[in-house]
Amino acid sequence: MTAGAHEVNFDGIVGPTHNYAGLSFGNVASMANRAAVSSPKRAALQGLAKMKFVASLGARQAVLPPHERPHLPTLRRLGYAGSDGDVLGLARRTDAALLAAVSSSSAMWTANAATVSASGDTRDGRVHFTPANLLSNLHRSLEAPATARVLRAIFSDERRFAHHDPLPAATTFSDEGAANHTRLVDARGGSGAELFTYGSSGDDASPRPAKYPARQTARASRTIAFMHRVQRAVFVQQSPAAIDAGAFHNDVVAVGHRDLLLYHEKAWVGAGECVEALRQHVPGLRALEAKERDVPLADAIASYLFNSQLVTVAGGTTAMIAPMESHDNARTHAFIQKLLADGVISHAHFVDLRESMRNGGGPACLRLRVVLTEEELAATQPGVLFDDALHERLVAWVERHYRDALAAADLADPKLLEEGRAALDELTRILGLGWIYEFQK
Ligand code: SUG
Repeated sequence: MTAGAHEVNFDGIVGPTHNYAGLSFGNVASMANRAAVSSPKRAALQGLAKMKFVASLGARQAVLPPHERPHLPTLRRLGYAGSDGDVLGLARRTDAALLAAVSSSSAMWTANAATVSASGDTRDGRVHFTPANLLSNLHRSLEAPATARVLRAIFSDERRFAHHDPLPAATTFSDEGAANHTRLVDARGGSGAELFTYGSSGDDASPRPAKYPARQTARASRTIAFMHRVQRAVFVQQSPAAIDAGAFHNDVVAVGHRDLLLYHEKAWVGAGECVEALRQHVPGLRALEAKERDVPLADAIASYLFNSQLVTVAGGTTAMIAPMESHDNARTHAFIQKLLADGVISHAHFVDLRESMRNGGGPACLRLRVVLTEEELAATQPGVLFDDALHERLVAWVERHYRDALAAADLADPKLLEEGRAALDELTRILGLGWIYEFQK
């Protein structure tokens, strides 16, 4: 890591419309839980508890706000007219799938919000941001404009922060953000190497998944590395077999932090060359491959073992924050115990994120990592930085505004829209973000 730089975890706050609509083809949890009743309140509180816990370990923590949902501007743009209640009612009757898409709280998975390159990695010494176009799924493709506004509001100093527009909305540029991007750097600090993973190369001759979509293209990854002026970039293809088994993002089968890289044997095409290339840039890299015979891919995906967060704790050791599901699975639990016994990690903590997990979002999906120097941190909008006081305020805010239960039929309820707007309006004041939502204009 650049001397004096900190990895800050920007977690997405779960939105008031968190629900299970089965929107993500290829995300097995999302598909399996379609039409289940969700609890937005429980989901949001689980997320806040995770943030508080990570912060208590000494890691830097911050938040990103939910987006406005249901997104009325999208429905109106598509021809739905009348009062907000009319628009919602008509959408429900004529195209319930569209209503579900514009109602998703999916912006909570901020690992997909953007790709971020640390200033220590870029040629102009600025932190670079590109919001992900997320065009593989309609519900997620609606996120980029609000994400861009939020990131510009938080990182407004142009001398330190460079904001790029999302990549063009064509399948050749399909981009899912930081879930397919990992920064590795020597434990002593310094300049890092950025690992970009993609699911399809765009080259007809190369292997591709047969069942499920590849959500990131090589062209998107290479273009972002180019735009961000990344000095040391490495590219690797996700294995089609992993995508077809349900690893729709790389962070379901691999995780890296500083000089530690954990990945599944079946994660990539050509893992050996990839690790060699990384080692050229990060000589002290500790790369550890989980073998299929120890951790079958199916167990890794079902338990979200690799969707753990690795964070540096006091004393400079690495703690793992893993989903409860990886504790409950005997194979993945044994793997974690071995990491502890071998001193690869110093602590393993298991967190309950079941509400998010049922949509395929584990601990790592819920956070966007931004590596910031002290000066860059000082130039960051302070209202989003997390501490016990903000935690308390946000818990009270959730308790006041969020529903205990939500089913598909509730998405057309105009009261849900009003409740959400009241909540978000208050949140922008809590976080000091100014006007970021269309309804606030
Ligand atoms: O994009 N699920 C998200 C989960 C994202 C997980 N992120 C990372 N792996 N980084 C997705 O598939 C499901 C919504 C629903 O079905 O209601 C959803 O969007």
